[in-house]
Amino acid sequence: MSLIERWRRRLPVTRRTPVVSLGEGDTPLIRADRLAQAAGLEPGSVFLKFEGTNPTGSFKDRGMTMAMSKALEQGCRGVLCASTGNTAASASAYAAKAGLRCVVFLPRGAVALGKLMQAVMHGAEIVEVAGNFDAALKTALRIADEQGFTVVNSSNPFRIEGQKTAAFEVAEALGRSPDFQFMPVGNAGNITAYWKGYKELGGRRPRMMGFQAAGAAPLVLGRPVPAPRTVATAIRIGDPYSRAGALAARDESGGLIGSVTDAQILASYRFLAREEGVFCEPASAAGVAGLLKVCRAGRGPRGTVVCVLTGHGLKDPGTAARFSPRRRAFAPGRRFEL
Ligand code: AN7
Repeated sequence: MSLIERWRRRLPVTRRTPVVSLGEGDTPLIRADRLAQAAGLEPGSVFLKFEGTNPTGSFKDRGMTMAMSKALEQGCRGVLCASTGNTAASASAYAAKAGLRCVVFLPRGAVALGKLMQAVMHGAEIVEVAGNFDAALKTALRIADEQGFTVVNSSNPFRIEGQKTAAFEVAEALGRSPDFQFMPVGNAGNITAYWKGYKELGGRRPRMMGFQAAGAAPLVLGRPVPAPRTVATAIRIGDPYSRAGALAARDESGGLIGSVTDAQILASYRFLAREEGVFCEPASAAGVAGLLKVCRAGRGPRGTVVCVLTGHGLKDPGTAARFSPRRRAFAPGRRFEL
């Protein structure tokens, strides 16, 4: 069932809304006992919400099914976004399905290969911006406004509506909302959306624990970062659009927006793949790195913890290739000792 059909009563759609779906949502919540052990927490207390199983390999599909359906319903010339990669990949696929023109503004040289190839294959019109994501977003918003394109960044409120359904799924799988949620923060739409979802559910709400990369941590520093840097290109963002939403989620939930270094991100990225069997992209590992950081500082959470893994590891083969494996040569016909 499509995400919109599944959660129709909680979404701003009508019977006349043309549903553009690729079968998004309904992603697994995976028990992660080795991670719990590494964090010094009880077995059965830590879960991974793996969003990499969405149709284009990231959580963006939850918002994109809503944004594209509403764009089609309202009638538009085409859709447009700026992106560090995943929004572009998702917009490209859903626009292809909807039969709409799709223009993606990408920071030149700063998008992981898998995401770029998705945009190419889905037939998006690609604009390379000489500048970072923040510059690309400002440009995209202005051009869309001038020329009557629908923006499908998380500035589009339908994106947030679609993404809040992830909170509904987590609560359904656990039988209640978790006590803590750890997640990466870039442009800050996703933490805003989860918090909206948990609030709409009522009952106990999790503390929202968002993590930025140390070189791209405007919400931690309290000011924009003009030249954000991190290996996690998805969250290489210096001036988040949904800053206010992220700070409200933090403050209303008694949570935290913190930062983790690239070394901590890559260590968690590797740990999840090797010890939990879950291959996420580097940015996704920022929440897990945050969990390990607070636990090692003796400020670990109590109760049930969910870590959101926002995108699939196959998105970014370049970073995976840095982890040089032990390889052995084999000449057929010779004996081979395991
Ligand atoms: C894997 O695609 O901003 O805090 O342009 O791709 O809601 O921005 C991606 C962001 C986390 C951060 N994990 O989410 C884009 C883009 C992954 C991501 C984030 C992104 P937000």
